[in-house]
Amino acid sequence: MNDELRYRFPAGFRWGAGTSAFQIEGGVTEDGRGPSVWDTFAAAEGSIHSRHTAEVACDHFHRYEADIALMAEIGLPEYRFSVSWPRVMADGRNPEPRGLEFYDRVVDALLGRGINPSVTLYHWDLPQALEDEGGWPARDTAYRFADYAALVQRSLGDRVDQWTTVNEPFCAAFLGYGIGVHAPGIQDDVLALQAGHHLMLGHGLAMQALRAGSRTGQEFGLALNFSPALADVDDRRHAEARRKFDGLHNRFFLDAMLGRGYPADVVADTRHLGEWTSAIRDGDLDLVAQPVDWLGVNYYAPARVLPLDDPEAVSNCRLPGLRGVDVLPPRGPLTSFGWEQAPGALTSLLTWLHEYAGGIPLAVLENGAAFEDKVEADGRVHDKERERYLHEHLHAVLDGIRAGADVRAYVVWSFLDNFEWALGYTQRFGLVHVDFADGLDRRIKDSAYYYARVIETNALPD
Ligand code: PNW
Repeated sequence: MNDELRYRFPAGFRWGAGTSAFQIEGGVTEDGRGPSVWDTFAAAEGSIHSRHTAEVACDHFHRYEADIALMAEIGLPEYRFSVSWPRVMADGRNPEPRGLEFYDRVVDALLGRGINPSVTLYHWDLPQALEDEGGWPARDTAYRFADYAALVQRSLGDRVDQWTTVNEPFCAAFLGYGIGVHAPGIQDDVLALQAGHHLMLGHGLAMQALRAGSRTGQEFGLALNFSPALADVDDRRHAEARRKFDGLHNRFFLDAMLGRGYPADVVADTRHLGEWTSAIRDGDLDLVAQPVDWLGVNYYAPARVLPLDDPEAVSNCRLPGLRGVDVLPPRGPLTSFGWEQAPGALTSLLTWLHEYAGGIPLAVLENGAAFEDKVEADGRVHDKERERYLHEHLHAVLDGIRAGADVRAYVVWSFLDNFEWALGYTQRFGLVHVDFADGLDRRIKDSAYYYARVIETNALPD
């Protein structure tokens, strides 16, 4: 077998890179956009590193044409971006035609360059008006989300094939309403668990709305973030610690999506926090379990867990239901985010999902790493660490495919360096460098040229 063919991906494998609206757009008051929970959160003292805000971000709102030209230069076949709910419905309820027109132009510009648009409906920028009415802990938000999904389907559905309802309900619920490090910055485990259910209800209702207005060729799914739990010792106590972490992090939303309800062990682990399951009404679990065309898999890093001597002891990890379990510091090599680089865990994740979810098609919708990239004297960004990270993780995906997992797509996070939520502009995930200190100039990094070669050959270089 020649070397080019040795590491070949299946024919028709979909390659892309992603962003999200709040992280790149800026233009937060333009063309009738309303505030989102992230605008409010970022304006509050102490929430974001160095008080960075996303008022301008990458200014993609004004520079989308040049950005799409860069995508074409890299040869990107697919671009995953999110629609900002408060841009197309300022108050979360009433359509804003100027906002819809922006995404119309983005989609047309992508198609004009032969790039396949992949739309995420919810990447965390809830309209502030809906937060004021209770946010995701309030059931009504799920219904408003379905109306919004229907609006975007009516507006872009004639041209967009790939749709993600919700990106990472785990982060929206537990980081936003539980730990409070993400918007809206609330710390209440019961509200967080109820928010989690309503995000899944919103996903299910949105799936129905999207399917009702769909045409052939469209595919719909949900993107979940996974963090495999590792332990140093292979005994019963460590297995129990892994079970707890895994339950909340990897099975909670997945089981519900698969029609198995919320996992009984997680319900038991979280019962002492309060009666959050009262939010689950008759029929909800069927709504949540709408069939998806693929499962979006977002993977960055595994977690290392340690059982505590006292099974009731408070965890150093503030997620709900983790009594008696500590999360250990990640072990090198690390990314600048402090996340462990563990490509092997991606292979085991993909093979586990294949087994656990009955052969469901998988789409890796986020994978990537932040490093301290520098523009060198030659004017380029020689981000060898990211190139290696991507190379190793693509090998891991290929290993997963060879072990039988039905992986259909791989999307790098991220196309551009951007506003990395609570860490502001301190973490660069991009294939394209953005000069936040001076003019927001874009520069294609070496890792993007590496990725371009992978895309072109549909294979990994040796
Ligand atoms: C994802 N975790 O966030 C998001 O989808 C992106 O918007 C973000 O920029 C990217 O990953 C990098 O952070 C995550 O705690 C945040 O497991 C936290 C976790 C996972 C994903």
